[in-house]
Amino acid sequence: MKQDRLLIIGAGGQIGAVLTEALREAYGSDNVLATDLRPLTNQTGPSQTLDALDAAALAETAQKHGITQIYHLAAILSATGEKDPQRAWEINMRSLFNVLETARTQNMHKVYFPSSIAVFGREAHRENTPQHEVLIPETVYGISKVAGENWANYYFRRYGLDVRSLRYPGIIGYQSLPGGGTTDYAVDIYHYAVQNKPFTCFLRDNTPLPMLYMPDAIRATLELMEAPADKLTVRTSYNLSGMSFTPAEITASIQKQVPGFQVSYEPDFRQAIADSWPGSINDSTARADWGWKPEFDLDAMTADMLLNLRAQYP
Ligand code: NAD
Ligand code: AKB
Repeated sequence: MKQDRLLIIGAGGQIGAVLTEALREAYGSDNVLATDLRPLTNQTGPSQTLDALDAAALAETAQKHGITQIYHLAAILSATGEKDPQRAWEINMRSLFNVLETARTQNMHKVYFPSSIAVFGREAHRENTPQHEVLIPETVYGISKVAGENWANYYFRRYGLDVRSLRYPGIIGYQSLPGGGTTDYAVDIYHYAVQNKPFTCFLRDNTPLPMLYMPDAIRATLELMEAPADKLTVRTSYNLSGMSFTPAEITASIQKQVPGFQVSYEPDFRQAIADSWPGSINDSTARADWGWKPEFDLDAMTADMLLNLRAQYP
């Protein structure tokens, strides 16, 4: 058990719900305070509601609980962000500033801030997209992540604040539902498959996107946060890769175990977002710096997703 005390912001979200439990196992339940704008249920440790836009409440909560690390997961994701770009910018940026300032002024050990493959745009190499690449995103979400990465780097260089970050691909898991992204179809499709319902995909069948299974995403996060600081050469955000597939390929993977599963395609506004993102990511810098290696490929993920979701839909 480690002595740090952790504050999780956005603990009720798709990743936050799973990451909070993993951090409680690593650091001890009492040392991990789960917070979210929404009331949290089924908690195995301390929790409270907290609006990350309320700088005073954030600072006071951190002070009161002797927080030494913040995991800042609250954000408006790509698809929801396009419905109200100004609100998405306000939430994503102001919450990050509040976190960075609280951590700086309270001399915290570390901050975790996830970025995304959404930082890339059409000008980037579409396949095997390199770590250091031109970043011209086409969504407000992507713009906020590019800005956030640069502010993370700024706080590290200017103030020595140990901010660490991963550019997650689309995250797929059975434990929680996604919150308004372009990769959400790849979670929803499994829920339809186990219920033997036909699924309508909002992307074209031949749209490749980088994805990562939740256990790999959680392990990557813990491994990055535990890595010795002097090994980290990237202080914006690390490229991270697990697998890449199209809607047709995930459908075929599911059909191996659910014969007769039917999928139709009705692309909507999210198609343009997906078309602006890479199809695959080069994560060689993460592998070299802190030993990153994913475990799950598409078929292994499908087997595990179906097994666990069948238990949820008896
Ligand atoms: P999510 O939408 O599922 O969860 C976000 C949580 O933040 C929600 O529970 C929401 O209630 C909370 N929240 C929103 N505004 C808040 C505020 N003002 N104060 C406190 N809490 C607030 O998101 P997620 O999928 O769990 O993503 C977590 C982080 O990882 C985000 O920064 C996201 O950009 C990043 N990310 C996620 C994915 C993915 O595929 N899930 C991929 C790349 C990056
Ligand atoms: C989204 O689709 O917005 C997220 C992401 C890849 O950042 N899942």
